[in-house]
Amino acid sequence: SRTPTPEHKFSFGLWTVGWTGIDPFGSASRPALEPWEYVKELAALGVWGITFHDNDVFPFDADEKTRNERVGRLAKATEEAGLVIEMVTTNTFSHPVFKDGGLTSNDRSVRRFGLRKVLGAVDLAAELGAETFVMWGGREGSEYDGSKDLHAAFDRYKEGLDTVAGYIKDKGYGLRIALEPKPNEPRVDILLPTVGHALAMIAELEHGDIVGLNPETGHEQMANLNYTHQLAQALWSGKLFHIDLNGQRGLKYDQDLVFGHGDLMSAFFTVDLVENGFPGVPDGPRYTGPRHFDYKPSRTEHMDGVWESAKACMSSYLLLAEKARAFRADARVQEAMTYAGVLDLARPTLDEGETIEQFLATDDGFDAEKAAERDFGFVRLNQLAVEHLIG
Ligand code: 3MF
Ligand code: MG
Ligand code: MG
Ligand code: MG
Repeated sequence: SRTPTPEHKFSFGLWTVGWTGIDPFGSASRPALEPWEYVKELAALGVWGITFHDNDVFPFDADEKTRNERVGRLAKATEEAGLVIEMVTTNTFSHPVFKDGGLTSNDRSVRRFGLRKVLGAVDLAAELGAETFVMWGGREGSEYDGSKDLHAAFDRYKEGLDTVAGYIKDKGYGLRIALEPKPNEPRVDILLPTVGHALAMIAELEHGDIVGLNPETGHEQMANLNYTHQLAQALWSGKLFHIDLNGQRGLKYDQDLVFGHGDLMSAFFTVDLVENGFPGVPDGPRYTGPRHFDYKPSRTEHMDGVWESAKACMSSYLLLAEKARAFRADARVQEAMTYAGVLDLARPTLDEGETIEQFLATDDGFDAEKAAERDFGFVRLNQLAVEHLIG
């Protein structure tokens, strides 16, 4: 169906529809609503869930009473609207105290403060029934290569992540951590710049079993990477815990466009992977989590445009899902995939039980010149995708 319903599991960050248009060059172009006011509007659009940073709901310097009041009010509004709070995260990037990072600041007193703030948000996430705790280390990085001992920075990042993950386990919280890679902005270079870097960090953790990824479309594309490939590798590693869908056009600043307003062909294959899984591995890993949007309604839009752009994210997704379903069901596509060898790649290269000795001693009668003449038909297969997309 083309109408968003809670079954589609669409969710939005409060900071997305809540962005007032403040950018490095200009002030707000729209008013800010209270967090609970966004919830009502989103529910009316067919949204399933919301996500937020601690400080999207209460100020950085809020006392306990204010914090509890505001969180309580949001929780009540969310429940009344029939929405879920699926993810909670910490803001360790806005306040100037975090200008050199939260977990990896050169200043130890800041690191201790940052870690306490993160743990406080973990408690909040658990209290509100969220399943995912995202960690985007936006200020964990540098402007100058000589300004940080990088070995120590990775040690402190690991220490911080293991402390948070260990705390989640000790408390028995039903939470998983999802790291969100980003190559740059606001720092010139951010640590854990891509999905691959985050996977490598997770492999070094003591409590890496509950740590996975929250890849964002635009972040991977800012590193000139293929978002669908990044999702696929995270899935293959059993680490795709959450996603941030949006649009990005080229190697520019972090644009956070509506999903589908960036690289549309790439968005098609992203949705195809999320909705239909790996074509040659039908029983392979599937992403079943929220279809979460992390975008910004353009600064040119006022409040009508905010809701229009939220609708646009979901509409792009549902239209692409429809196209991707038709693409997979098309007999010509199945035939082209078979011709292209897409389905044959799932077959192990060695025979079952074949030893390395047997393998090396076997003559397959392989003729490299003849094999080099193979036509894969990838262009025809891709044109079928184009036809489904725009035909
Ligand atoms: C920045 C981001 C972040 C993260 C958020 C956690 C402010 O480019 O994408 O949004 O998504 O901090 O989910
Ligand atoms: Mg982002
Ligand atoms: Mg972005
Ligand atoms: Mg994001």
